Amino acid sequence: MIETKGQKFMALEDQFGAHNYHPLPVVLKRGKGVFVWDTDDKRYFDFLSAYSAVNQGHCHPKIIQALKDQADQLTLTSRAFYNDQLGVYEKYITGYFGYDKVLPMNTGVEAVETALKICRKWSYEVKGIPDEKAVIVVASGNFHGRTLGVISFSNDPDARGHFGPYLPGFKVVPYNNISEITKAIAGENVAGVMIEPIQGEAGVIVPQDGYLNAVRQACDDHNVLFIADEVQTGIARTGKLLACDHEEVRPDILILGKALSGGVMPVSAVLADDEIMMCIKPGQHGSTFGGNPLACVVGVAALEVVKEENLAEKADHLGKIFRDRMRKINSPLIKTVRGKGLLNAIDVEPFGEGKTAYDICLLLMENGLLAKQTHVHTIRFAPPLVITEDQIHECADIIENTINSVS
Ligand code: IF1
Repeated sequence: MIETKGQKFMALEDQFGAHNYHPLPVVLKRGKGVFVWDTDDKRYFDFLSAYSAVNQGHCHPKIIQALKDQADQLTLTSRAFYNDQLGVYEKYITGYFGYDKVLPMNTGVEAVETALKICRKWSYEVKGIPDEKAVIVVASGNFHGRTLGVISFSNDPDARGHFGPYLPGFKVVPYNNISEITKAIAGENVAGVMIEPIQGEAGVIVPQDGYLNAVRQACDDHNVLFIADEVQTGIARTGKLLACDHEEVRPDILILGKALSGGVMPVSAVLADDEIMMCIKPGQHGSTFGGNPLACVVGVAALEVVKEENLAEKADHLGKIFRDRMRKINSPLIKTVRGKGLLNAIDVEPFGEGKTAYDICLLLMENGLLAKQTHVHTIRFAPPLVITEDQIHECADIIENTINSVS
């Protein structure tokens, strides 16, 4: 059998790479805007956006130019010294989101771990919880990353299984259940509550209106920190700058990642006001690459693009059109359509001999659209926010035709 170029690359990954993923059988080599191309030059609409890291579109010219201009100037100093980009970035991002301070990190989970550490420290040094007794409330179905600390409060067997012993100090409550989470927040020694404003990996679970407000109110009533993990839902993805903005709720600690760099390199951040952030003293937290000059210029450019191109408004408008199109697909395969902005998902009924959402994704791939299933029966649709209305309809046609081809 003639080996295609793509198969050569898949074989290399199979032989020399850890098998910690099961990718769709497509090998990508180029990306621009909403499109990616494989090694046979076939073009696809990217409806995953690297799990919402490419909100600004692949290789956005402004972000790439910022990267290029800085790359041969100064890429990394470590925080042992100052550099001429970090303070400029810190002023920009804290003004952009309305917080006193930012602690710059790299990956989303590093920012999550940083937020949890800050919350615990605040609870001992400001709230006065007895040392090592802090409890942080989290929601079942959560996905906050893959470190040992974070998977300690996951209830996904794949994410958590056989990685013990686990980090104590977390209470897991059902998501989108106001009485359960407010009761937990009122509990003894509670330092904080961390939730995704919309649960991404769980399958784009949008909580009831008022949920975020109820969490915010309970936190105010019991002097508990509200930590919002907006790594996936932030940066305009859900039709507002932050998903918390839909309820005009201000988290005490805001976690950002992914599209904070437009998918160009790992850039994450934790934002909080002084009473909280100043609990961290020199030498108590850090990172080799956190706040590097390259990340700073890329972060500024990525955030400027969001405003200059009105990406939140676009996501809101186009998301409504997309969900309307999905709901109009007349197929027994589609069980539910849900989402906010351009973070959407459909649940599909098993079809044929036990075929699932993964099989639909294979067919979508053949039809020129890349999407990924989550938890067997759900397909997440999250294109770059630079997609046009015409392209939304073109992609809805592809999805509709693909679904109807198996109905
Ligand atoms: C994988 C999932 C999405 C996140 C939220 C923190 C992080 C993530 C809400 C950690 C990361 C990524 C991780 C990636 C696939 C993707 C993912 F399927 F794993 F769950 F998006 F839903 N908070 N999500 O979604 O950020 O450390 O990865 O930069 O691990 O397979 P990270």
